This record gives sequence, structure tokens and C-alpha cells, in this order.
Amino acid sequence: MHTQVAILGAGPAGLFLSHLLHLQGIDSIIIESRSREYVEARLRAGVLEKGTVDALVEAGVGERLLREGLVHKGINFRFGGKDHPLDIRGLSGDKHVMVYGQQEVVKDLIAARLAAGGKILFEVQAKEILDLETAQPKVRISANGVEQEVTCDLVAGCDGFHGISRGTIPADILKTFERVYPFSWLGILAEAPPISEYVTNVYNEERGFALLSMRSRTLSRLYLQCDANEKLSDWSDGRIWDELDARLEGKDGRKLVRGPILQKGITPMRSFVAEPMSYRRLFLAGDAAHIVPPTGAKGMNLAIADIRVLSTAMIDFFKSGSTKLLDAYSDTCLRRVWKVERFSWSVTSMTHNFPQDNPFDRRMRTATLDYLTSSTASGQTFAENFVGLPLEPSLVEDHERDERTVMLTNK
Ligand code: RFL
Ligand code: PHB
Repeated sequence: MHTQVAILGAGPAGLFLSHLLHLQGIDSIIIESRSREYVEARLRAGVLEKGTVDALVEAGVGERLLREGLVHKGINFRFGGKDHPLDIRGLSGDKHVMVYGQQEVVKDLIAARLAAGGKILFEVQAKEILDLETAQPKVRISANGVEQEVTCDLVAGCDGFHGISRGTIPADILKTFERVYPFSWLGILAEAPPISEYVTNVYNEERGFALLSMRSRTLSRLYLQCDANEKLSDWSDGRIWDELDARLEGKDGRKLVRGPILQKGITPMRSFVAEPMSYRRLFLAGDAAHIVPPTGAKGMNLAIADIRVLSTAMIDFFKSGSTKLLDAYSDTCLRRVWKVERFSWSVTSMTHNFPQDNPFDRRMRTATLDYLTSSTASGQTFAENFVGLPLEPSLVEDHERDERTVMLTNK
């Protein structure tokens, strides 16, 4: 098999890249180890930044998103047993976010690719990426014990945190930066109306963090900070609802409406960045290159932002033959990635209890949240990050000045 761009992974990153390339007449093959049903059902992110929404709409895959997505003009912080709403629209110069499940974005992108005759190889595993230093790299793939090769001009590593792409970058070039948090999130999807029209971040000095989000007017998506080694089997439905209510504190009598729990899962919390995000003809995007803890709701947005930069660079390469934008890809993305890492780490730190905390640390968290929700300056800083920082301009010139950068081609 041959294609212009071999894409590993049919998550939001790989699918959106394939779609944007197709709009410019560039051929790609997506290699996805899971089935279509599995990736369409995988429950994950829900909050889409304005730039993500605009990019999906501009690319012609935002019709259902605009119809069914929920516009969120604000966010709520609850601490000390009281709500403290933040007017994101007012603080950000009239911008908002939308709540629309990641699996719905994935369904829309798969439908668009397949309707246009796009090639997605489901239940096919990428085993190895070869010949990156030549003009024709290869991906060795395997399905039902049968191995084949896909040859291509460029490889996009969109295969998530546990994929194989990142490990293809030689160890003496790849640098990684990591923080593993000493807690996880227990998340549920429940058939119950949301408590508020806003996503609510709850901080309880005694019991820790909870997040009250939604997928529709009748479906709630709720999370609890729990111990890193917690077992799902220790959490009965009743215990989850009781703990959620206990974290609300309820001085104002607010309680969740309970309903059947449709899905439950535990997510570990991690911050991670790999540098550089490219090596020769391989380009990492999304979770393959970086992870943020879900507290800032940034993971999928960061994946889409990478793809906006990468698709422009790849299109320029195929149209003009120039590698300038591709060479600058990693530096351009990393500048934004680190700012979003900082935001996600800071929102996590100010809303979660840590094992080594003393009462002073916990009171500091409440004071930080009080400042955030009562100061216009602080609210504006949060809102600017929450609706999404603008894309960085391409760092082509910086890159050309940097002698240490490995050039894309070996010509
Ligand atoms: P994905 O979605 O993980 O897709 C990678 C795909 O690659 C496949 N794969 C392979 N295929 C072939 N061969 C191999 N060797 C392969 N190895 C792996 C996998 O099967 C998979 O289909 O990565 P991508 O596209 O980079 O997208 C990233 C996002 O999925 C992720 O950042 C977000 O879900 C994070 N996240 C959130 N992001 C937001 O923007 N807003 C949110 O509100 C938000 N909330 C969340 C979240 C993540 C969460 N969890 C479960 C981690 C809430 C949670 C609880
Ligand atoms: C979600 O709706 O799943 C969600 C909302 C906000 C977050 C993370 C997840 O920070």
C-alpha cells in the first residue's frame, strides 16, 4: 500500500488531520488498532474551546456540533459550600466554549472520512515505523497475524500516549518531562439532569475535588478525585452519589438529582511533554506528544490545535515542496503546549488535595479560588486560557536561526 501521509491512530487528532488533508486533495491512510464501534463509544472529553469549534465548523464537520452542542458562557466554582460562577463570556471579550462529547466529534469525523471514500484501517495495528531518514518511510502493520507495509512521504504519529510513534524517536534526541499526580479521577455518566447549566468545579477542603459536567439536559458527567490506587469495585453507585453530595457540602441545600449510572471509569492524572514533536519525516500530534490532567479540559483541544499547525505545514510541503513549516512544526506547537500544560497543572493544583497537605495548604486553595472568582484581573486570566489561547504564529524564523535543529530531509 502507498499513500502520501500514513496516519497512526483514529482519535480526534488522526481523523481531523486526514480530513483536512483530503480537503486539499492529499491522500492519507489511517491505521487504527481498535474497531470503529470501540473508538466511537470511548467516553472522554467534553469541553471544546472556541478555536476547536471554529476549526471543525470551517472544515465542514461542525453541523451536528452546532445543532446538538451546549453553549457554555460561564463556569462555576463551588467552595465553602457555595457557588461562585465566573462569567467567561464577559471576561473573555464575548467568547464561549461548547460542551459536546469527544466521541461525537469522532463519529462526525469518521462519517465524513468514509463518505468521501477515505481509508481507515480499523483493527489493524501499527507495529513499527521504518526508513524515516529516507524520502519513503514505511509503517509495518499487522491484522489477524498478517503483516503488510504502508509506504508514504510523511508519517503522522497520532496514536495517543500508549502508541508506538514517540518511541521511534532515538533516545538521544527525545526528551520527556513528566509529573504523575498522587490521585485519579473516578468518572461516571448518569441518566440524571445536571445540577447547573454551568460545568461546576467543586473544591472541598476536607474531601477534595469533584467536577459536575453534562452531555445533555438529561445526562450528567460527574467526576470525583480519588486515591491513585483506588479500585472501581470499591465504589458502589450509592457510595459515589453520597461522596459527590458530601463534597458539595450543601450549606445552601444543593444536592444532585440521582439516576442510573450508565458508565464508570478511573483515570490516572498526569502531565507529560515529549520534545521534539518531530523527527525527520515523523510528526507527533495530540496525546502521543503530550498529556495534561483533565482538570483544565484541554487534552482534545490541544490535539486539534497541533493538527491545525501540522495540516498547514503538510499541505505547504505537498504544494510547494518546501520543508520550512514542517521543520518549524515542533517548536511552533511546543510554545503553546507548555502554556496549556501550565494552565492544566495550575487548575489541578488549586482544586485537588495532595497527600502531603497541611491545613494551611488547603486554606490557601480556598483563598486562591476566592481570589479567582472575585477579582476581574484573575477572572480574565482564567477566561483567556479556558476559551483557548490563540495559535502561535509559525516559528519558521526562529527555527532557521537554531543550528541545533535536526533538518527534516537528508538530501
Ligand atoms: P487518542 O484519542 O488517544 O487516539 C489515539 C488512537 O490511536 C490508537 N492507537 C493505535 N492505532 C494503531 N496502531 C497502534 N500501535 C496504536 N496505538 C494506539 C488508539 O486506539 C486511539 O484510537 O489521542 P488523540 O487523537 O491525540 O486525542 C487526544 C484526546 O483523546 C485526549 O487528549 C482527551 O480525551 C483528553 N480529555 C479532555 N480533553 C479536552 O479537550 N476536554 C475535556 O473536557 C477533556 N476531558 C479528557 C477529559 C480525557 C479523559 N480521560 C479519560 C483520559 C476527561 C477524561 C476523563
Ligand atoms: C467533561 O465534561 O467531561 C469535562 C468537563 C471539564 C473538564 C473535564 C471533563 O475539566
